[in-house]
Amino acid sequence: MSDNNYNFSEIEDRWRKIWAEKPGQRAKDFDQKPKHYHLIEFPYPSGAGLHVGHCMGYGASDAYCRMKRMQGYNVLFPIGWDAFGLPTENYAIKNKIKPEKATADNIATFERQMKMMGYDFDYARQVNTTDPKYYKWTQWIFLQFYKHAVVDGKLVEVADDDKTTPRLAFQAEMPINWCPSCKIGLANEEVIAGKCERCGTEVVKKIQKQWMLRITAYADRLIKDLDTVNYLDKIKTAQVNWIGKSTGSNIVFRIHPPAGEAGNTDNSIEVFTTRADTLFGCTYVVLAPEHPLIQNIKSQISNYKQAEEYIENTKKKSDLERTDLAKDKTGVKLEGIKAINPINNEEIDVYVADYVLANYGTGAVMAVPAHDERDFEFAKKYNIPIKEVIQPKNSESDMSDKAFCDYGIMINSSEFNGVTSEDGKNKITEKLKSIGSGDFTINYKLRDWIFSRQHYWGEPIPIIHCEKCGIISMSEKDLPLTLPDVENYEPTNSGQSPLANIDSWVTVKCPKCGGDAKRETDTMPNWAGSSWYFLAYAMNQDNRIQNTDNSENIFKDRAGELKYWLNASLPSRSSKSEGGVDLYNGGNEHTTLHLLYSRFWHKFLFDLECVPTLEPYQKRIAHGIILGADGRKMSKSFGNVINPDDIAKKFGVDVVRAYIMFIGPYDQESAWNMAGVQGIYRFLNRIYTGFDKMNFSDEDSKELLVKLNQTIDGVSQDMEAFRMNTVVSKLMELNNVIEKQKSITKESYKIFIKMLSPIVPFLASEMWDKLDSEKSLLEESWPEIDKKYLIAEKIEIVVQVSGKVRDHIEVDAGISDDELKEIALESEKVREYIKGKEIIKTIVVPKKLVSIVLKIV
Ligand code: ANZ
Ligand code: ZN
Repeated sequence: MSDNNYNFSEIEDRWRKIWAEKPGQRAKDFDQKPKHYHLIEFPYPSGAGLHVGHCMGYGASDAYCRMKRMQGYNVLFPIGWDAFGLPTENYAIKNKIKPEKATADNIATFERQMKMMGYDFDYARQVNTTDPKYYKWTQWIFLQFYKHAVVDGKLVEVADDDKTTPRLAFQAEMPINWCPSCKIGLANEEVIAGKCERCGTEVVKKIQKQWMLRITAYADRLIKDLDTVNYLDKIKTAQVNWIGKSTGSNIVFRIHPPAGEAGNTDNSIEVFTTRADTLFGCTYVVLAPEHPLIQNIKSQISNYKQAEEYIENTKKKSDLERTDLAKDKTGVKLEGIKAINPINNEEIDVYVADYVLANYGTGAVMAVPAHDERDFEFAKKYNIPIKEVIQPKNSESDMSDKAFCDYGIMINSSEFNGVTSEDGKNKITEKLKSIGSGDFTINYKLRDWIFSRQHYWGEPIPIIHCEKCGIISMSEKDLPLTLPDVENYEPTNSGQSPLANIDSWVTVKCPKCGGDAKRETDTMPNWAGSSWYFLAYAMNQDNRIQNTDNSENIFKDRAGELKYWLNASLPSRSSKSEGGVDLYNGGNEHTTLHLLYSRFWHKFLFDLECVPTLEPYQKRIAHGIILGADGRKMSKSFGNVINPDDIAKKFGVDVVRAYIMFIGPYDQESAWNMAGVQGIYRFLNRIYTGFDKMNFSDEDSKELLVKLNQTIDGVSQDMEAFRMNTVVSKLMELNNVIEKQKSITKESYKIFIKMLSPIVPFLASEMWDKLDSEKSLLEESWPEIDKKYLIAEKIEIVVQVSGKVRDHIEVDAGISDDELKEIALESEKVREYIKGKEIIKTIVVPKKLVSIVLKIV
């Protein structure tokens, strides 16, 4: 592109050099200015480098922070590296290089690319989750989880030899999702439609001892405290649904013959229900195939062979397949077994069926075919009685051939007849409680968090297993427990991590008894380091994370910094402490897991008095993704990947920055469009060539001043709301007006440059320098509106009556549709035509037309 005088590469090189030597304002702990802590999700430094999706997040946040600095804020806009994880490990295995080396190389590439793009991060505060100086504290937090429990809603310390109190970090035999290809246990959220999120292989179940974090102990607070934050509604809803709180009852059915007769003591089935009011309509009970009771009573099940075959078959199905409403329900009746309904002592049949899941509620349900769709379908298929016990409140009970699932009035329920479902749930449960057959309970869809990975490239879990003493936690003084140097990163086939093969690292003496012991060889998931990184940035002025060797508690040492940056509004830790990162921007895909995990860690740290706020983030927004030009997700296999480097080389960094802001509504998906890129290139080129020929004088036209002040107003508001696409279009409109001027004052032109600078900092700095070489643009303040020019713009609207134009009216450009309608109907000319007639409808085409349709008589 040499057919013009916008030599972007020369301009960019020049400014990159200047900024490297003399960067703009940096975040400063305890500064008196108002502060803005702006967090953008830190990247996983993969070998592929920066992609356009990154630029969507960084570009908008960078623009926003540039504006905030100009508005006088002490802005903290840090970046770092979320660098543990499988891709790096796999890359290291394949290319026979060390993961540390691969990570360091990738980080260097990322940082270079970010600086190339002009992202003005607080690079000096960067943190790296794989740095032992950093993960020392990730491990420290893990130890605190291990050493604490939540009892009666309070955080308590758990003694080393206490084996009963439920610790927040604990080991459990879990049927885990196992990817046979990656040889790794996956969290539920890493299983997408039954397949491994990373490699797409079918996931199978495997029983393995795993470290778990008891996130369920915080489930209620994770819902309740959403009231104190300002997230997009869809993000709040996603969190609430993911936690999936369900209030109901546990009900106990004795079974016959009692299992105790065969030498077992377990002689009942406990079910979880949200509809205790339907208990009189329960005509059978269902056990999940994995339910342990089946094994206990198998000698009394006369058709056990048949049941066993069914149970074996279930193992091949995913939870999703099992619960799919459209799928045919299957099951086997357990012959010889009866359950007794505690409310009326009726004997009913017991089935095993895979539509009941083992890991939700109690793994057993009371089936009420008249009022539950799944049970209805099952009962029809197996000829089980269907007994109606709930009648619709306001219509006659319709005998239609489906379950009535709503709330209603209880019938066929003895003394409870006439009671509403709402009351009935309580009354039935109270009654059961009084006879020892049930109680109120709450269930969550949220599962405890599987925190073990059988891989090398993660934080080692700082635990020792002693033959005599059992599980022993390492002393905080001995942290970090660093990863050993190894030659081979392949996971072992047994499913253990590669660390298990390194005897010299694994074999240790027990810190308690001095006897033979072994280190834990599982490592943490890559969600660990990202659960507290925003705290690390706040504490990392002058690289302090590198210097905590003698610190017992970094959070206590840096309490002042945390309070400053998290904006803790209350001096004491009271029940409600607001504050947190001012704004957190990131991908839509992280609105459940990462957000939930880090909120959980933060609440735990709050309970430990390590952080001053209940919530980590005051405000969360999310950006959409950029699709390929073909409208599909960018992917190597589709050949539609856009590399920001290539575009920058051809059109300049400012074009990439401005185009990505202009591509579409910020929180939605948009497809890449090369014509759009060229359009932005022409726009910047026109600005620059126009600037070169600009006639500066000491007077502005009124037209210009009005447009200029409207633009200051609009751009400031749009930036604040992350409407980045309309920021760009407003700047385009202003440029059109500037181009029409015979002359313009330098002052006005400088305001235009200031508004351009967050989006296209290179071009803006170059033009600024030509007008004012005294003071750097980075030291300038954001333009103020001169209100006297903010008179409303007028537009002309056409009014039609029954398809014919009857009037033209002039209105404010910002008018709402309803106001417009009203004014049109009041127009005298219009009133003449509609007098005495009936209006069928009034159609408004915003900013253009009002069309009134009359009834034809
Ligand atoms: C009896 C009943 C009658 C039910 C009725 C519903 C309607 P949520 O809201 O999702 O918590 N259920 C309980 N445990 C289950 C399991 N492990 N697998 C499959 N289904 C299970 O759903 C709670 C309802 O889901 C419970 O209430 C139970 O069916 C079923 F007219 O109990 B209900
Ligand atoms: Zn020991």
